This record gives sequence, structure tokens and C-alpha cells, in this order.
Amino acid sequence: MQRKPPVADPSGDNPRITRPKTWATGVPAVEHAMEYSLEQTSLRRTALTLLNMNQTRGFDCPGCAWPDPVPGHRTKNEYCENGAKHVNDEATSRRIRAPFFERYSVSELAGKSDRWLNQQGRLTEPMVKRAGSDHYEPVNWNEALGLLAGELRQLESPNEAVFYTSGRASNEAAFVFQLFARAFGTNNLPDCSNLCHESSGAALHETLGVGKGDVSLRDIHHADLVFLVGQNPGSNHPRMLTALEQTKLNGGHIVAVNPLPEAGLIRFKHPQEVRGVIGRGTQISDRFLHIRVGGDLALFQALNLLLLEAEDARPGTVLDHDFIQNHTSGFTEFEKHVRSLSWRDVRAATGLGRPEIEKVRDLVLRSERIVVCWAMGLTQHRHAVPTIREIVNFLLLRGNIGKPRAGACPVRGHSNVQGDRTMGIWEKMPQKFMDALGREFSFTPPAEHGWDTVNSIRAMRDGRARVFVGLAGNFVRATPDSRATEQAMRRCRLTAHISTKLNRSHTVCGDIALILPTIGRSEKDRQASGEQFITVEDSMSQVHASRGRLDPASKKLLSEVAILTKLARLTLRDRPDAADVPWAEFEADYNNIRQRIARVVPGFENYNERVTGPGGFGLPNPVNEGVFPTPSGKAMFTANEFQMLGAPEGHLVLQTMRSHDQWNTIPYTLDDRYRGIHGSRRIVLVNPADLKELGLTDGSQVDLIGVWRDGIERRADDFRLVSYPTARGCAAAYYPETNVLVPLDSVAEISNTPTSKGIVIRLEPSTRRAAR
Ligand SMILES: Nc1nc2c(c(=O)[nH]1)N[C@H]1C(S)=C(S)[C@@H](COP(=O)(O)OP(=O)(O)OC[C@H]3O[C@@H](n4cnc5c(=O)[nH]c(N)nc54)[C@H](O)[C@@H]3O)O[C@H]1N2
Ligand SMILES: Nc1nc2c(c(=O)[nH]1)N[C@H]1C(S)=C(S)[C@@H](COP(=O)(O)OP(=O)(O)OC[C@H]3O[C@@H](n4cnc5c(=O)[nH]c(N)nc54)[C@H](O)[C@@H]3O)O[C@H]1N2
Ligand code: SF4
Ligand SMILES: [Mo]
Repeated sequence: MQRKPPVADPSGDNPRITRPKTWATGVPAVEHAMEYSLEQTSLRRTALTLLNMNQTRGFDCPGCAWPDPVPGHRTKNEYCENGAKHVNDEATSRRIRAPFFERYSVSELAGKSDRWLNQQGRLTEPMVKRAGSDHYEPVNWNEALGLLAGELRQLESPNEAVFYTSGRASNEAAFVFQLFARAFGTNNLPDCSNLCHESSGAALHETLGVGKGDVSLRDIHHADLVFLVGQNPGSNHPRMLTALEQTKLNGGHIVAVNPLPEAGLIRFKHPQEVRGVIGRGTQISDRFLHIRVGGDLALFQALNLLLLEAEDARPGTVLDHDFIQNHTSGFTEFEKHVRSLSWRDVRAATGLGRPEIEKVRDLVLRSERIVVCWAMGLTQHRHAVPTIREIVNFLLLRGNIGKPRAGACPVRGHSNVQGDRTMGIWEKMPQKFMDALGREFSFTPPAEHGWDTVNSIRAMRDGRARVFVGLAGNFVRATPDSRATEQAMRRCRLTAHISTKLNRSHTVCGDIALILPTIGRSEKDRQASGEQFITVEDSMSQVHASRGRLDPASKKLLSEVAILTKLARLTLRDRPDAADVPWAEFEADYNNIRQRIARVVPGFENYNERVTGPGGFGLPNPVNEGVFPTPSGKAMFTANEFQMLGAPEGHLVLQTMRSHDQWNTIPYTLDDRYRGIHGSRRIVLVNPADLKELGLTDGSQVDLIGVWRDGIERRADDFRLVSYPTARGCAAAYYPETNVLVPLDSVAEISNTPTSKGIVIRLEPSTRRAAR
């Protein structure tokens, strides 16, 4: 089988626009996965990886955090098209070796596209870019880690270091990483969650006492009504469609709320069922609310008002008075506030008419058990936290929290982003965790909270942070305000990345830069005591083991745990106040790490025994027992001030989103099949009526200019306008190409998450094309 060579650069923009699809994940989806995978690797490796993915003795899909069905209910191919792409992107047979870095200088690499960098293959040996040099050169592990340890030890304060984590890291690596950072003396542990579901955690923690969702796959299958808000499951959590199909087959209903009529929200064809292959598939949404970006707070306030009014009309039939009385507080203030809502405001914020919302209310009134699912369409807004609090109000009104087949379901992104948090990756872990950690390892963890992602960038920009260490991820592309962030990164004395693949963050670096290559999920992890497995937690708090099946991409790779434990030993050696951590034993046998996790993190008792059982174990969630660990011991109703997003005349609100063919900062191809976009990522979707109003034509080239109170011009140039059924006033374009438009200081209240889904822009005829 011939593998295709990596793509040429520049990415050869050649847009072709077709009609958006109205269904997702049928047979073509599987064909596309095979195509991509055979481009990357051989048939034998494809079989080895795909057949072991998401199986009880296999490895966890490195894609999203969607849970696996319970053992016994898994199909032979328990993965989706995109999961197959993600794993094959890692299992590629292409390799980057030392001569590659002789051929390309760091500055040259910085000019390459994200896609090109990723397509070069797996990183195979540690590399260093020394101060003053513009090339990476090979370095052995001892020297590489010694250099990093030396720089860390020279810092005036441990708080001059930043330790970033992306959500693919295993529980074991994450636990070791945070322990190392805290033993070193800092809580500067920003993570991708700061850019992702931080708003969900903040809102749920405040209102329910637990920052995670409380529903299981079973709850979704058997709910009467499921809301899908601000989420594109057809591309980003494809196996969720199988669960939603079950909901439908069991007689449940689905309401989708989105400014874009996403294919997966409309119709689903199951790739492994006869009805998906030959039939029309299952209709997913019973109701689709074509909402304006940022209108969800208003929508749920409107629904809550309609429920209060329905209760007025038929007292005792709508609200769950027992539940409200016994398990919640704050109802009176909430009620008073919602009753003052203006329908004119609702219309302006949502673009929806009252009759449309009333139809959804009717579905709600007919449904005993309701689940609300959401993702980035809600979390990345200035008013994300109040919006999610309002959803909690909605669920509490009819007692849809803490009972089976109902609840709140933030659908997590990275495969282990939730687990990383459980393991202590957070700049402000609760004191209880810090005390337990200190007790277990005989040291005093730092008391002061650390920096989250946005504050880390500010610190690097201002010279307060000098050393950056990234455990997976692509910091400079994931973060907002690309130009400012790149400058901040370049101000660092040293930047080091533990990575599987080359990305922009290796090329936009500090004076000294280190590439510390590691093995991936799909690969065997051999240590002194033998072959290891790692563990992860999915979006529904199920913890399970993952065992790679392929030989590592190179003999020179170390596992994440090995890199981190070696680094810890070098950095903390002869420090009298250092924590008492058996780093070498951790490295030799990951059971030793899990034994300690079991003693520090509640819910992990007998970790080693329980996690090796089929399907692993579920973490307890007190909310499911009707216990709310809030200060009042009750679930909290909240009164949330009405807020909406608006743009001045001649402007639009831009959301930055994923295409079907990308994994976060890494585009795999230039296509977005379901939306009918082919051969380009520099496109901007605009409603035809807005195009007309703005005097612009479909197919023309424009620059996007961000408008923000600091007056700095942020421009993303040369985008093709595509007339598209997005809600009025709301444009959409891809991340990370548009991150340059997101101001660093434009963040969500409370959670400090960049407002990647709500940026005011104006469009101008393209200057670049005009100049050509
Ligand atoms: N294939 C693939 N899968 C992935 C990822 C990937 O990059 N590729 N990334 C993973 C990660 S880390 C995450 S966090 C998840 C992200 O999963 P999603 O949240 O589905 O990802 P986005 O593409 O950011 O899509 C946001 C969706 O919200 C809608 N939206 C935008 N603004 C609003 C709004 O104001 N209101 C409403 N109601 N809707 C809105 C958009 O139209 C879009 O459908 O996916 C995970 N899975
Ligand atoms: N404008 C805008 N910005 C956004 C978003 C948005 O919707 N709009 N979404 C945000 C969200 S939700 C997220 S989660 C972030 C994502 O931000 P990140 O998590 O930082 O970015 P990724 O693109 O997932 O990181 C990809 C890199 O991870 C490394 N990697 C992959 N697998 C492994 C592994 O097993 N081990 C190690 N050590 N490294 C590995 C590879 O080197 C790869 O290049 O971006 C955020 N940024
Ligand atoms: S739904 Fe998510 S976890 Fe499941 S196979 Fe697809 S990408 Fe992987
Ligand atoms: Mo995410």
C-alpha cells in the first residue's frame, strides 16, 4: 500500500462550495476514515489500531471524551470516522528525524501551516534549539532534561515557571505533573480546560457543588427530552449520535439550539446498522432553534418564564415543589428576576419568536425527564457562566437534577480533560486536595493560587514568567490573540514541549527551546517492571484503563511519565524542603502512582484493582444521591442579569469553530464535508440577508477585522465569503486561523475563558488580493 507524501505548503487554497449536508455519519463517513488512515499508515497498522480502539482490553480513543457503552454492548468497531482519523494521525508511519531540522530553520518552520507541520510525521528524538541559534539539533535525554532542570532551578521564584497541560495526558502523567509543579513550588498549572469547559465547571460548582455533569449514557438513552445546545456532535462527538438515536428509538425527543443547522443535528445514519446503510437514517432533532450567537441565556430565561406562567395557569402541575422546597435555595429571587424578563429583549437576543419558544415549552411540559447537553457554543462567551447557571435553573424547576434519566451534561472535549482536573491539574485546586497531597508526600504545597491560561500569557508578556513547560497541546495556536501570544512566548527564556507531533508551538519559542518527544495512546509503554497501562476518565466520570498496541514510533521516545519523573528528580535533587516522592518507583511501575492517587483523590479507593475490571469504574457524584456539596447544602437557583451579544451597524458577531476534518489546532484536510466546504479553511459563513445588507457578494474575498475596546486593529486577511444559513448577524469561521481576532482581555466573567464564540468584526474587501 503506497502512502501519499505529506502535503505541500502553502496549503493550496482552492475552495469549492457545495450544498451543506442534512445528515451525518453514514457509509461515506467510514470510507473517509479509511482513506485518511491509509494515507498515513499501512493496512496492518490501521487494523491493529482501529480494532483495539475503545475495546475493554484495548486503548482509549485519543479523540473526544465521549464515553464507551458498557462492556458487552460494544460493537466490533466501537469508533467513529473522526476517532479513526485521530488515532491514525498519531499512528502515522511518517517520521521527523534530525536531518529535517538541519534542512529547515526554526524561522522557516514558523512560516509553515499548522497542517503542514502536523503532516511531517512523528517526532523521534529530543531536540534543542540553543540560545541564539535558529535550528533545532539532536540532544540526548540527560542533557535535555538537565538543561530544563537547570533553568528551572535558576529562577528567582518557582512562580516564574508555567506548566501547561492539554487534555490528552493520562491520569498518571497528569498526577505526576501537578505533583512535580507543586513540589517545585508553584500552582501555575494552566490547561486547555481554561479555554474549553471552565465556564461549565464554574457554573455547576457554584449551583450544584460539583463541577462535572451528572448524567450517564443510560440517562441519555432513556430521557424523554434531550437538549443539544451549542454543540456539533456530528463532527466533534460523532458516537454521541448513536446515543441520541437510541433516545429517539426509545421514544424520546430532541431539541437542538444552534446558529448553524449542523448536519448531525438533523439526521443520522448509523454506519454499522442496516438502516443507516440503506435507509434515510434517523431524524435527530424534533425541534431546531436557529438561535443567534450568545442568545442562550435569553432563551433559557424565556423558557423558565413560560414554565412559571404555566404553573400560574395550572397550579401544582408544572414545577416540582417538593424538590424546590427541600433541595434548593434562591428560588424567590430567581422567580422575581425571571418574571421581569422582556420579550422584546428575548427576540433581540435570540432572533426567535415567542411561538417558537412556546412549542419547545410544550415539549418540556410533556417530558418527565430532561437532559441538557452543551459544549463550546455556550462556554466561550462573556456571559457563559450565567448562561449555564440559567440552564441549571431550568433543570431545577422540574426536579431534573439528581434523578435518573435527567440532568446536566457538559460534553467534554479532549479524551482525558476531565481526568486531568480530577488529578489536580488546576491553578486553584481546593484546599482539601492540597492538604491531602501535602500529607501524602510530606511537604507544604504552595498556598497561593496560580495562573490560568490567559494570566499565564499576560505573565509571559510582562516578563513575569520565564520558563514554559507544555505537557501535550499547542499553546500558541490554542490561545487567543495569536500575535500577542506569540510575542509573549518568544519573550520566555526557555520553552519546552512534551509532544508526539510537530506544531506551531515548537517554532514560536523562547531563547532556548526543547522538543521532548513521547509515545502516544496507541503505543506500548514498557518500563522496568514491564508493560504499563494508563488510565483516563471520560465525560461521564467513568475511569478505565488504556493499553497501546503498536511499537513506539521510535526507540528514543520516552513515556510522559518517564520524562516527568526524570525531570522532577533532576530539578528537585538536594532540595531540603522537597516533597518525599519516590519518582523512580513511579517511573518503573505506574501501579505505584495509582496507589498514591488512591490515597489522595476521593473516589479512587482500590484504584489498581478496580480499574482493570472490564469497563473500569464510575466515580461517585453526590448530586446523583441528592446531595449538593454547596455551602448551603442545597442546589442553588440564581438570578442572572439579562445579557446578549450585539454588534453595531455594519458589523457581525463571529464565532470561531471546528471543521469536520480537524483536531483542535490541527487541520487534517482543507475540507468540511458536512458544511459543503471543500479545499479551503479561509472561508467565512454569512447569512445571505446580511451579505445583502452589507453590500457584499457571495464568493468575494474579504478581511475580517476584530473590533474591541482597546482600539488595536486585529485582522485576519483573505477569507472567502460563503453565503450560508447561519443566524442573522452571526458569522462563523474556523479556529485557529481566526484566533488572531480574539482579544486576550475579552474573557468570560468568572471563568476567564476567552470569548472565542463572540467577537465583533467588520468585513472589508481583501487588501492582500487587491495588492496582488
Ligand atoms: N473532530 C473533532 N472532534 C473534537 C474536536 C476537534 O477539534 N475535532 N475537539 C474536541 C474538543 S477539545 C472540544 S472542546 C469539543 C468541541 O465541540 P463543539 O462545542 O461541538 O465544537 P465547536 O466546533 O467549537 O462548535 C461549537 C458549536 O456551537 C455552535 N455555537 C456557536 N456559538 C453558539 C451560541 O452562541 N449558541 C449556541 N446555541 N450555539 C453556538 C456552533 O455553531 C457549533 O455548532 O470537541 C472535541 N471533539
Ligand atoms: N478561537 C478558538 N480557540 C480555541 C477554541 C475555539 O473553539 N476557538 N477551542 C479551545 C479548546 S475547547 C481547546 S480544548 C483548546 C485545545 O488546545 P490544545 O489542547 O493545547 O491543542 P491541541 O490542538 O489539542 O494539541 C495538539 C498537539 O498535542 C500533541 N499531542 C497529541 N497527542 C499527544 C499525546 O498523547 N501526548 C503528548 N505529550 N502530546 C500529544 C501534539 O504534539 C499535537 O500537535 O483550544 C482552544 N482554543
Ligand atoms: S466519538 Fe469521540 S471518543 Fe468516540 S471514537 Fe469518535 S472521537 Fe473517539
Ligand atoms: Mo476543548
